[in-house]
Amino acid sequence: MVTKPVQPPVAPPQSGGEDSVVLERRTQRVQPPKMYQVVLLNDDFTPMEFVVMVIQEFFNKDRETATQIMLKIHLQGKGVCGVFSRDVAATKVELVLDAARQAGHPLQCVSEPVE
Ligand code: TYC
Repeated sequence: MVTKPVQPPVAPPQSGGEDSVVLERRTQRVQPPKMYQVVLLNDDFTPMEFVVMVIQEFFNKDRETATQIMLKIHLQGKGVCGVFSRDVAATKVELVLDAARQAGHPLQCVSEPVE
């Protein structure tokens, strides 16, 4: 009986030659988008009822929550009405300022990045 000679295992192609490329493994983490809070500021002239209406209408709060936020602003000087992406926050600010201007109230509204 003729037996085939056992072949040595074929070595895998080795890297590290002149034209080899080293790929670095890096963990890429996607950062969550920066968020912006829309803040109403207190003043001495805008009627409380108007502020409650604005918070209900533009920030989708029920009357009780809107009243609590308004009172916080009245007592502490400012209060957060909601947190949004940058574009949505900027739009909310514009809508609130437009509504206040149209009604003749000096209500101020700003957006600021959340820490
Ligand atoms: N301070 C106002 C008043 O006494 C009420 C008020 C509340 C105004 C909140 C603005 O963002 C505001 N009529």
